[in-house]
Amino acid sequence: MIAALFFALLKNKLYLCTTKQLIIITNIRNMKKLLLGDEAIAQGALDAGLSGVYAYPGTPSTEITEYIQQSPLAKERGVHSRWSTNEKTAMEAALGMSYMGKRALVCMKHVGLNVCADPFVNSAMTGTNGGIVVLVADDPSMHSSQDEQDSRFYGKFAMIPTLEPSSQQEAYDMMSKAYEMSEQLQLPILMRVTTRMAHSRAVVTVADSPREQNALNYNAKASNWVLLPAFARKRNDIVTAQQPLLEQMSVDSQYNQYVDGKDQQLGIIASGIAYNYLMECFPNGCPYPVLKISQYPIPKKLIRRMTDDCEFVLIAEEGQPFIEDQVRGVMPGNAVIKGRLTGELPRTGELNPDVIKKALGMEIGENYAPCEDVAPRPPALCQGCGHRDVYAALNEVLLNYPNARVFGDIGCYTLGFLPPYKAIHSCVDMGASITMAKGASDAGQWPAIAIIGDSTFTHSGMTGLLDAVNENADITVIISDNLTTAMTGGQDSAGTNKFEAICRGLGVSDDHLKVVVPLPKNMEEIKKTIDAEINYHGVSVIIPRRECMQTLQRHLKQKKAAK
Ligand SMILES: Cc1ncc(C[n+]2csc(CCOP(=O)(O)OP(=O)(O)O)c2C)c(N)n1
Ligand code: SF4
Repeated sequence: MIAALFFALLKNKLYLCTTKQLIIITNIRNMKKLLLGDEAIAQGALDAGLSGVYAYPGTPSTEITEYIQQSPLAKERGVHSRWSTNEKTAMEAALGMSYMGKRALVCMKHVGLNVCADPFVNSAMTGTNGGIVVLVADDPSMHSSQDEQDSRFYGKFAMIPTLEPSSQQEAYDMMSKAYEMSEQLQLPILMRVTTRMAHSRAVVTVADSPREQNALNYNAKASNWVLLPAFARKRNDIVTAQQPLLEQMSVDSQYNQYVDGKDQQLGIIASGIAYNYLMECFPNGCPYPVLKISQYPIPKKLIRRMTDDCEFVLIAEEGQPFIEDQVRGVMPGNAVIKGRLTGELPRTGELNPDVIKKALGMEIGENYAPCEDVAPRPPALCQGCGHRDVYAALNEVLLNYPNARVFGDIGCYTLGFLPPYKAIHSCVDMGASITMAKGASDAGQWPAIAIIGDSTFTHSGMTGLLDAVNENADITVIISDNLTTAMTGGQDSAGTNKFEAICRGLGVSDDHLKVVVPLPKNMEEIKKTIDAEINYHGVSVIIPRRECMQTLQRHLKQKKAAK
């Protein structure tokens, strides 16, 4: 007989508890969650039966992988979620998982797509087996990036479908659709988001139960994956022949909608988050016909309907005039096209509801300018940061070398450009410091010094160091190792504990591979080391090593909590 009976909710499961046993009645999941766009994407991928996420951190995409790393469902299902060394290794690993039949997600910021462009474009040629979604987060207005590039061009270039959600809910829903499409078309799917979509929260309704993961399944024609010209030509023909189907899918897509309006003088095409902004301008409904585009290739039929029906067409899109250029190029309709190219919308930078209102001639409501009492606070290296000690020592040494050039790289240490250090003379792309120092040295520059972070070195500095060693370039390389990828929030760094071995393996001589601890008390030793290595006319590597203050504090807290 049951003596006591009650219900319990534990880890998303509803249990019937008796004194004798625990019976699972059903799996219950929170149907509504408050999620960042990035988190909605991550949850959507998990619910679509993901087997692995492969990513290199980069704002505004980092939270996707971090969410999966913390997810109980991912743990339960053994979803791969360790950081990759760079975006290219991430893309290739995802492709390998897909060839084996399982679903993979690749995440990166927009400039990461340049790094993995080779496997990305060729993945469309080989095709996929298990679904692949390549998630790229663009950064219009360059809040934390060196350029404003628009990833939709890459989707068109690779001839694959691109999705661009206009809300967090759509971002969640699209993941499942994207995997379905990828497996149906045997093509990777590009999903593009921008900063505000990635980093703002909304309530998202999630599925009741996640889809099963795919089983290991090696069922593709292996010759597809061998891009020898004879095979690649066939695949190129197949993918080219798929293009009309992709376009028809865009016309029929639930994510591309044509909503008629009573005032046909103006039609508005709005894509991705710009559609969200547009709707914000018209809480009681838009009087003009609106074409929402969230799936590419562009749905030409729907666009033609608008250019035929309307006198003027305004195109609102985040990023470059990707749709606008195509509409101008291919649509013979009667409409006058307006947008970023004609000055109604700003040519660069993020959109927001106000700039759309301005383009529509609507009144802009109250503006909230930053309070004048708030003093500007330029970014700075944290107090106690090891990079500070490196720059302090380097600057003192370079007082004796007024012609020295210091080639910088991307990470917290880029802040060494700013006062008080003003210590670096370049910052272009990840890994460029070493190769640029080498090129400068080839040109006759001396001293040529490169400063690079540990994560950036393994991301794409190692190959440049090999070039330098192979030519015995007269450069001094400083790998400022803070044991983490600090700038993006302190993710694990792929080379931790391996740097000396990597440098030796690349051919750096033991006599010119020096490790120092960047602390004020060691200043004399660090300065002596830098000075000596500048005067060695070959490749020398100095590794100042001390943990980032932020991750150190986090680790200490974790240790304390574990006691
Ligand atoms: C191709 C590319 N991928 C990702 C990023 C984002 N990002 C900027 S710096 C950085 C890593 C910095 O780590 P590290 O070199 O160790 O320097 P730290 O910030 O720790 O000083 C990353 C991932 C980028 N700018 N470019
Ligand atoms: S986060 Fe870490 S590496 Fe970056 S400035 Fe602060 S202490 Fe230095």
